[in-house]
Amino acid sequence: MTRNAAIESWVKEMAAVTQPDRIHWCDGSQAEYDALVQLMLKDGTLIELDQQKWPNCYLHRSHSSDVARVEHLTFICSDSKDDAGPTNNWMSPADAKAKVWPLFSGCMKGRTMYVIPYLMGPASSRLSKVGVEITDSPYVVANMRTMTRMGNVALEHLGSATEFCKGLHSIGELNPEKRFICHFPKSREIWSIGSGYGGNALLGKKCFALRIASNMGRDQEWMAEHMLILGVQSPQGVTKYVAAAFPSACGKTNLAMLVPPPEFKGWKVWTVGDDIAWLRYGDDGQLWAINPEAGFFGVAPGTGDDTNPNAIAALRKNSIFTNVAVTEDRQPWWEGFGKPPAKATDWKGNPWTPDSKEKAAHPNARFTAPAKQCPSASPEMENPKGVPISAFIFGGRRATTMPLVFQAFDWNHGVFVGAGMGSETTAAATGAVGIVRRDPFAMLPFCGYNMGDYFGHWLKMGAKSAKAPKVFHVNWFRKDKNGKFLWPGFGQNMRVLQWILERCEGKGAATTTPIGHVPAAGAISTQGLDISPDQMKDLLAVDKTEWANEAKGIAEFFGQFGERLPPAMKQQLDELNTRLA
Ligand code: GTP
Ligand code: SPV
Ligand code: MN
Repeated sequence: MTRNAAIESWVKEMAAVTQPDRIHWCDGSQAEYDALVQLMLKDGTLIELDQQKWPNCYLHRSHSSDVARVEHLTFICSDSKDDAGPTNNWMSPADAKAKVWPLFSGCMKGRTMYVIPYLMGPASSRLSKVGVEITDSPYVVANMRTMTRMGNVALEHLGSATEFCKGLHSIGELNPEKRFICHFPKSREIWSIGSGYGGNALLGKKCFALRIASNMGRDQEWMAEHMLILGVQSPQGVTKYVAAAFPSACGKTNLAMLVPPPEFKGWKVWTVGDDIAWLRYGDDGQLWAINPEAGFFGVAPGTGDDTNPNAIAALRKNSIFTNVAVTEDRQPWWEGFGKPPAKATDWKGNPWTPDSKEKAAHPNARFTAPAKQCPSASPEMENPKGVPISAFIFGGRRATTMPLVFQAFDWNHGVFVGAGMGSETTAAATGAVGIVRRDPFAMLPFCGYNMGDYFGHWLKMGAKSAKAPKVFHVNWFRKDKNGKFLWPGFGQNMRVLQWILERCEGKGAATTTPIGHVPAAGAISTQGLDISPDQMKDLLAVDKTEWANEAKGIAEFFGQFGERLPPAMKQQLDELNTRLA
């Protein structure tokens, strides 16, 4: 294996603190993966699924207190509190050193330290970046192998350079009282202890690719976003790409893998990424995006052949299932995946039947699957150039207020729409579910610096090019008076994508409202759908009373940024209120 002196000396330093029995340098090979799986089957970390029907698939049950991201235990450790901003938890580097660092002392005694060099992004892309994660969890290693490009490819990308994201992780005692996820933007470092769960422990994902990378993007004029990337190919064979930011568990994976309905003959959607996008302008003035990840860490519940057949095809082999249920014949199962089995073992290991009060799978149960196994995987996924983005789409889970789709008037208004985003909370993070909270750009838990400055960065990125993407907002989750979703969603979202792409070409009929351009009656095709014109009207309605309330919520949210709120954002809010009056 290629060696890198900076990595070696850092590993030595960390080993002196954590005192592992052994150090294993991961090469990312199949043989290494297989050996780790054997080890985890033996100690019960993994449970074997039916290998005939589910080749190379395993179940992992996490600790029942360790099933989601812990936003209240996630910290930005910038020198000043102001640089973390009002929406992040802040811990001073000195406090982190005093409070969190001692937890690592001797934490790997009796354990193996795994050193994972990994590359975020395609090999040889100027957008790709190297990270190294040190961990004592073989489950983390196995997941990182699927989610990143692991081993020599990363070391070769780094060469003799010294700049890589340092991530130290230990499951520690899996004790919520001793659980911390700390980010050091200046030194590009992460310390994570006490959790083995996805976003807390797979440090390449939210910790590096969003919290640390958003800092790098601000400094180096690029963007790190919580966005899916997809391509829409027309029957004429032309493919246009869009990137969409929805909060956790609000439909990115599903939209990224959309299967167009039968009415869309000859149309095809290609998946480039389902969770994270890194974007940078090319010399042509277009914004190009890569997916830094190599796998999907997707929400299992609600994922079925009827809603997302591409995800189901992707996860049928070489996948790890976390906190799903398992049937007596060792098939994985979760709510939404076909018929409930007569009998199963739930995610906690308890007997379960369809009459049980508890859910079989945890609402945030996840699958880890290689991206290239997805039937809709874009051939451009490995392109070091990335793909050019025509439109940004923001969205959230909103029972009221937000129409099915609208277009922002211009870039700055689009930034305001992103900054004012709200969504009902989900099981992806611990805490109450179903409460509307502001989640600007779907980045509330992931922006690694002051969110006011982040809005400023977005404004600046738009001003850089006349070819900046057009901006839209969607809502698949609007409900009728009886609490039923008004829109069928999933594959039918293709109808909305089509209008968005038409608008990007200066076509697509629209009505101008105080909040933006909304599709004109009939501009979104409902052919083949069981939706009345009245229902469409409800879906597209802009209610001034609801919006006055929305504007109030945004104003309140903006208020906490004080001087750090760019004046253009205040101006956009004033203009919205004027248009609503
Ligand atoms: P993270 O991986 O947490 O970032 O989430 P994500 O944004 O990728 O969410 P995902 O696509 O996994 O969707 C989460 C939940 O939303 C699932 O239970 C889906 O079934 C549901 N969902 C996704 N798209 C739609 C839609 O168009 N309509 C409705 N009603 N539900 C949807
Ligand atoms: C999310 O919560 O937005 C996820 C899952 O994509 S995690 O990796 O845990 O962040
Ligand atoms: Mn996510």
